[in-house]
Amino acid sequence: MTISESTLRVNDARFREDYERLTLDGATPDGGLNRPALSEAHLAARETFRGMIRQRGLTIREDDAGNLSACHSPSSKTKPVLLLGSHLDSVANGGRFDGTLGIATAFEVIQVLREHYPDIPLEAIDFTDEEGTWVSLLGSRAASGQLTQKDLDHPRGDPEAFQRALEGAGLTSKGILSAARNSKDLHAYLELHIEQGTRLEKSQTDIGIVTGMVGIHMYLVTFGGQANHAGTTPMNERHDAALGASKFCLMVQETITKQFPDCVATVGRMNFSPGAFNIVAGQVTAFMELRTEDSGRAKQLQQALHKVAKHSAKEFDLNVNFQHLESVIERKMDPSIIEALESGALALGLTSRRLPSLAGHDAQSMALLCPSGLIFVPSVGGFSHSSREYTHWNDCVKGANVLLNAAKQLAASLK
Ligand code: HGY
Ligand code: MN
Ligand code: MN
Repeated sequence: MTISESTLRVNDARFREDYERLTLDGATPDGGLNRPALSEAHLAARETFRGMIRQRGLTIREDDAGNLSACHSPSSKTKPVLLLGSHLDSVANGGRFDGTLGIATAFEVIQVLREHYPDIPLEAIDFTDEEGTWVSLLGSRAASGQLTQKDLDHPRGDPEAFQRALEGAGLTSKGILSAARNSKDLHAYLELHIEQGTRLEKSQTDIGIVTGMVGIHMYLVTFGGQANHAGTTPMNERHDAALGASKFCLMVQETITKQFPDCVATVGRMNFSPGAFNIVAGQVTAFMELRTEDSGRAKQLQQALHKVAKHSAKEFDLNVNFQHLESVIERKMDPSIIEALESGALALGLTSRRLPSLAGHDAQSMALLCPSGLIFVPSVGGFSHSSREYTHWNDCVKGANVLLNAAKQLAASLK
């Protein structure tokens, strides 16, 4: 396959240097990253990014949702912005590629592109709280005008801790809800992300071209029993909320595998109360999320799992509350952007395949504002949200060059 001469290339050394710099704040001894949104380490990473933006002669843009951008802003303000981005926040004890690689790529691409298309507005944006430490895809949902006061009133974490984190970052609920961007100001949005799975690795494909992202639906399922003495309460006289919650987890697994094999459901956390060795759990809250490409399925799944919760509670003479917390709606990527990304890969002599994303991404918010696209680079062993997360640097460069050449096509169409 001949590589067409007109293709551009990222500056590998600069790209690597910038990527490494962005992995320092919140780095963990085992090679991961621990910088949940608005934590000290996350705010430090943003300060590092601000310094890099100034150093490279780009301008800083910050909105009231805390989204932080590097901008190339030509004097003529007539053209819409070509936007690239991802996120610097991580899950607790996460990996050093999820989000951070996407920011380094966006930053590198606009530095190359501004040399060839000086009169096209270019922006590399770091979205606040993509991981949903507080609210899923907070920054990009704010930018696309999807966030509601209810979302902010019911964060995933403790509401007071959320308010303190907002204050620490100089943000307010009112400001966040006013951060929506005007779609006419945006030409397109592109993102590079690690796959966080093994499909590319197993099929030995260089690039994943994402066709769309799943919907993510989050619930708090609370089992109520009777706190009691762990020693003096006979086993057959207990109302042990731990048993109902545990039975629920096992029945979720069985329900999904048997009735909804196209979906996934996870209970990633359980809070026990009072929560001590010597007290029978009076209350247990299970944090559950469901993922499916189809909202209709999500409704059926919710009904089925609500029934399962009631059944589990009844078995141990408990009560149960099944509360929907928030949903991120599934989204398709733009066909013209998919084609631009595919032709970018082809022009570079790289293999690519279309695939759906089972992870949520900021691109699914941005798709509401402008034509959006996302590419994946292979994850070694598919590990993610863990310090084992890894992508070979050569694959990072291949992905960045694909994003660069797709962005070049989009910039050329703006000339
Ligand atoms: O959870 C997700 O799907 C993404 O990593 N935020
Ligand atoms: Mn991510
Ligand atoms: Mn993630």
